[in-house]
Amino acid sequence: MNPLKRLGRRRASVLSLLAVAALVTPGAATAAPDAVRASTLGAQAAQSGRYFGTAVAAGRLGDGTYTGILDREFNSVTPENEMKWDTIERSRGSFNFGPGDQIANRAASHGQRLRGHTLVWHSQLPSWVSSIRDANTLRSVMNNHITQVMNHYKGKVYAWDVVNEAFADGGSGQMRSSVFRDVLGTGFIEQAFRTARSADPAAKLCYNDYNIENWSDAKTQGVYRMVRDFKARGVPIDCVGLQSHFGAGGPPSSFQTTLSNFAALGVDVQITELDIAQASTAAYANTVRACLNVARCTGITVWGIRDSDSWRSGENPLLFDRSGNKKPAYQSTLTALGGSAAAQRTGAPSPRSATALPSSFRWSSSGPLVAPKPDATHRIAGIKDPSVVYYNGKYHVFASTASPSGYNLVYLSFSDWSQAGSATHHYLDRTAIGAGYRAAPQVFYNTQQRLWYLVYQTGNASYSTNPDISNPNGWSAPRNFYSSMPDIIRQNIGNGYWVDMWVICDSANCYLFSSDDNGHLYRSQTTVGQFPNGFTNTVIAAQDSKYALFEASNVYKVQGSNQYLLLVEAIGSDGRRYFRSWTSSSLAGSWSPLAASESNPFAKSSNVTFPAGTWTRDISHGEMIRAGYDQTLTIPACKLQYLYQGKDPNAGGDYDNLPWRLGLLTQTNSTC
Ligand code: G2I
Repeated sequence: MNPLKRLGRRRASVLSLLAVAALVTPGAATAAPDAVRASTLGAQAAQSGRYFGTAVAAGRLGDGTYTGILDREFNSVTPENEMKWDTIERSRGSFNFGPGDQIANRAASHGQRLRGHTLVWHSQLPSWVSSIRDANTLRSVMNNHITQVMNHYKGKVYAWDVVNEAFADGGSGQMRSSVFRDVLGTGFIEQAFRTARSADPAAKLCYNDYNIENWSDAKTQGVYRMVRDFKARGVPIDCVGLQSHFGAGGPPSSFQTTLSNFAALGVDVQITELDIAQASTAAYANTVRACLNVARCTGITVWGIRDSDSWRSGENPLLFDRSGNKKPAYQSTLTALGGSAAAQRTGAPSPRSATALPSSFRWSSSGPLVAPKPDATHRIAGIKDPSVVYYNGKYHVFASTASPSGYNLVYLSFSDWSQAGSATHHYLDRTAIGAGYRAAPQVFYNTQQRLWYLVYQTGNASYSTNPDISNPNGWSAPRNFYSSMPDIIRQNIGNGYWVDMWVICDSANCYLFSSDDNGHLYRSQTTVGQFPNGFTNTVIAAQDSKYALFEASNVYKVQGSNQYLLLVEAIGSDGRRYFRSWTSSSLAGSWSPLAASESNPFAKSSNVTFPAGTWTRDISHGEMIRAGYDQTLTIPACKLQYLYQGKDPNAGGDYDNLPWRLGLLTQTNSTC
């Protein structure tokens, strides 16, 4: 966004200000549109900030039915056997990462996250390890294995099962006998977690086990005591994986209690290997609901795709039958995740592959949902340039606050769009972000660094970080991405302004896009490992005439496809703001028009209906509701939603005093 006075200036009349006031009265806001209903497991889970994953076997990746379901439905994968000790280090010191890499690289190129399974386990352990009797030797063998494997997969594996199945079944509540326990003592688990933390400080470290789902079981209690002790003594542990290999009855009635009791210790919980004998619809739905009811239950993984892929194939425990058709439990799982029951029928082919966006769009708009909340020290005229993520059951919105005395940032959060108008506005000039010119925020979570980033403009391209998005006081002071404006921008900017910085990463690189209000979209890049430093190679990624490619660019990954979507705000022949769109198969590639003209816009007043009344003719700077919240900026392919800024069409006067409000577009011509 450009803070300075520009086009279409008109003196605001008393009458138009009154009209605006009426539009922003909370009671006048219309009911929010329905939440997006996604049609795949991964997309639906992502709407609550969770993942839905599956175990993958490298040997099946040549099977098109298998990979078709894998890429359509799942946004997380766990190698079923390929990262186990007997595959990776079959003989001492000789590492074979081939099969694991096959799965890891494929997941990265499909935008799926990866769980690492598993570093220390008594089973699938080569005999050269299980026959070691000397504690020093075994300790160094174990530490070396953990370090080598985690180093190799650094930046690729989001969470590791550091120790698997160390507790005994039955009533003892003690650790099982294994070479590790018998030679190193029960302290081997702590040792493994400490080594893992130093090897890859960014990975989440999990303890994973089965038969720990029923709260009163001695085994559950044994694991609980260990995690409680680790947390009390500062032994690094981030999550507990409950494998959840259930019998036909599904989860025990105490399952949710178990999840929340572990979570209350300060760890994430994950359902890591779900399968249920005979796959009853109710059993799957109950499992999913238990997870959704626990804020720190961050994801669910099923242990295989089709029944024929399962280690328990005789019990038909999975969500797809042997031919790859959806089973009834698929539907109950999707519905429990919050998905649409009508959109999917058992066994029916998917309505449409999620690989392509339509080439024209239609939208329905809400009324104004968020208006400025001035206070004694913030005399704000407009709320602008929203960035939004849905995380931990809440929308988190960052926006510019505009007034003739300057621009800064505001944060609000709410669980539902109907609550948006009543959310508290936290002014970020009171935090370390500080006063002065800050505008056009963009928020995302960096999964490698486990930090939230807020990117914004200050004249330079700046950012702050925060470990906790819900804490407005947690943001760091601004830092700049560049030491100064890159030469190529200086040479092309003319009389424009350097605005609207936008960061998006693929598995290898992060890109920083920006605009110059003079017809140029710029792109710089750095590696994922170097981010936020090292942005270089600034180029013109797209250009057109000044008003045709003005500002407010967004770039997204389209879920379940190899497509990226570019939106840029333009100024139409009527002087009103609208969006054009392009796609590309790579972030550094060239952009092909999708809905890119004034007559076939991505979003303009001409393809938006306003059931609650036409409160704006401008569809201006905003952001898509994403499928997740990380640095890949993944959006669903279906039923898009766009949070934008609009204003009373009759308002005029000083550009910095315009009454911008936030509204939400929901796509109405989605075919899936
Ligand atoms: O046993 C079910 C799971 C329990 N929790 C830990 C998981 O890692 C475990 O997975 C299973 C795999 O699904 C099986 O695929 O672990 C088994 C080994 O304990 C895996 O089975 C092995 C067979 O035992 C081998 O004979 C075979 O070569 O799978 C290998 C690859 O197909």
